[in-house]
Amino acid sequence: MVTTPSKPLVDTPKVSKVEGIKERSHGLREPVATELLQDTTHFSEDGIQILKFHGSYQQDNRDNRIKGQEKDYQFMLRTRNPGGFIPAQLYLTLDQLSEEYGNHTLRATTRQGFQIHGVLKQNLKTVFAAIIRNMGSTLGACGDLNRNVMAPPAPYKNRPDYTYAREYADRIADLLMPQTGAYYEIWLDGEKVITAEPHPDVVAALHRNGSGTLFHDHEEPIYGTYYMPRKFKCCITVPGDNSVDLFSQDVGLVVITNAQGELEGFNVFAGGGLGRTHNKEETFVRMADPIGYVDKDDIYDLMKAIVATQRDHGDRANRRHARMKYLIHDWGVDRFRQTVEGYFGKPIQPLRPLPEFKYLDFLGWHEQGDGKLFLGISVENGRIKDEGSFLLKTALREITTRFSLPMRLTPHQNILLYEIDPGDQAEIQAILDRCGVQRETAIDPLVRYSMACPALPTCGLAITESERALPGILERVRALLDKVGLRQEHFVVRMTGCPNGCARPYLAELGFVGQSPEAYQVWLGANASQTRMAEPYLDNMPIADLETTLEPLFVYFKQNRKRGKTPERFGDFCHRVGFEALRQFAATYEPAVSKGKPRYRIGVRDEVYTRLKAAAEHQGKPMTELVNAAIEAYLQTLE
Ligand code: SRM
Ligand code: SF4
Repeated sequence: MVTTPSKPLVDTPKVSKVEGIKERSHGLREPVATELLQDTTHFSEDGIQILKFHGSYQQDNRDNRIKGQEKDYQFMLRTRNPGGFIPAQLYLTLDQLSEEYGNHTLRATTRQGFQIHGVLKQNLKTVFAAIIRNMGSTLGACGDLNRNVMAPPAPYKNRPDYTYAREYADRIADLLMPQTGAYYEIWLDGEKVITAEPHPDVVAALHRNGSGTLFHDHEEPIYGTYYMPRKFKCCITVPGDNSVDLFSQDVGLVVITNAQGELEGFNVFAGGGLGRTHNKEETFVRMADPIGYVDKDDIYDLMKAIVATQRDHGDRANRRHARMKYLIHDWGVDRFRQTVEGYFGKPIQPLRPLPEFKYLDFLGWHEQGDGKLFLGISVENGRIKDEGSFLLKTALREITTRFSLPMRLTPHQNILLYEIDPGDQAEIQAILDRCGVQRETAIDPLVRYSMACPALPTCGLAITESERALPGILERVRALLDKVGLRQEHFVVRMTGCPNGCARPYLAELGFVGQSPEAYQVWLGANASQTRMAEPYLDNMPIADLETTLEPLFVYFKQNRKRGKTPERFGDFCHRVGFEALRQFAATYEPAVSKGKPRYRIGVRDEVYTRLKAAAEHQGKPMTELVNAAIEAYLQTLE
């Protein structure tokens, strides 16, 4: 049996400094509790690290950095809501908080959470307290512990497998939730607000030790003093549905039911992870491996066993090597499985057969299986905002206020509204139409299936633009596809502002990964169902070279793709022909000289040209596009 470690981990010479910060925090209390009361704009380094476990990151608006002046400090809060569930009351609270204390936007994340950006330190407690009092939580949304547990967002009521996935996402989240009282002590002055008690099986599992999975008599029976070596991510899905990007997770569970639709158990995958660091070969993207199958009654002990394996054997010295994927890589799957079985106390059974996985986004109107409807709304890069005549934030506020609908956030930064009475469908659609929110069929599929991480200006780790650049880049990709005669073509495009992989670009058919200012790595060859990893095709593509880089690839694809009933997709094509062939074709490619329309030249002053160039770079758009838009707008004023 394992009890609290007799020797503090921090005495071991090599552990990283974050391990010491966790130990000194007294169960995630300090120095956050003390520093919160101080009249300052920001926290100390120790405070920043502990605050993460509470679900908040200290950031600064990088657009406002001025040399020699204090940074424009602000905080991002992230919700932890398993399976993306957001009750109407919580949504309206978040909406209001973002208006009053944030930057007037909400951001649906790639792990089915919401983020509010731009909160000042003086308002942190108010914002935390409002979220907690309104059926929300941010505890464990960030930090070295289990993060938001993902599940397919589709709220089907007539598909038991989907119901189990949602239920068990909640239960696994409860099992791996930090038990410290710090959260309520700090943000609610000790008042404990509980929305729902954990399932009795979860409570029992939190007391049943198994073979050393728990620290008895510790405030944190599963995590102990030092929590996990690094973040830990789980998802649960149903056979065939890869809306959760199963293979990118530390642990992925797949619900297995019998012919009557009753739950039998779970297939278990482990060891996925996407974070890497440029020029550090020892960091890499890894797809999860199949581990085996366990019966339903064993799932809690199995999860505890996996957590204990990573908790006790994960690397606590080098944070770049601390995710569970490295442990599995270094040990091999067999040794990992054996160690898990040691904690689990019995053998893990062989994997049950599974059908092929597909990616599903659930956008548009659907029946949910009990006479009611659900509606999937596309949110470009997850950003819920009002801008010009596009009033998504207003629309969602109005719909949620009027109809009190719950929501499920999707792993692709979109929103599903559900429990919709069919009689309300027309009115809801009318609100969306009035607010300029496009139906999924009207959205360019390049946009619909794309994702970008926030990057600049809030993310401290961003090397390049991402969310702000992707719309312009997709316009350029669309123009290029049109030019080479691939008018209807689309594929999965994902972009991040650094190699950490927050928008999972390594599972995209075309992935852009911020490499150096204004330049991206290009990753190709993943498939549309995200079951195969992409590989790096180009290390450093200046964004100005987008067209010259992609045109030969698109032309080669057009000429050589497999045709037939389902024409070959771009990702599959790149994977099949291989990068050598792509590179060879690109090296000898001569763009066809346009015999089409004549192109006109117009002169501009140097100073105008410089400003135009800067604006085009900032927006990630071609200069001609900006010039045409400006001239068009001017000419209209003359009409
Ligand atoms: Fe992430 C760090 C945003 C999903 C891998 N991620 C960050 C931070 C907090 C930057 C920081 O540490 O200072 C970013 C905040 C930016 C901002 O301004 O909001 C950030 N990550 C996001 C979100 C919001 C991106 C999005 O477009 O939605 C996602 C929040 C999910 C959530 O609700 O919990 C988000 N991050 C991911 C994912 C995808 C996933 O989990 O499915 C990954 C890759 C999967 C993985 O973890 O292997 C991911 N984020 C990272 C990493 C690299 C971790 C690693 O193993 O090396 C970091 C950096 C770190 O942890 O040191 C990071
Ligand atoms: Fe920031 Fe990099 Fe994550 Fe983008 S991928 S949000 S730039 S950490």
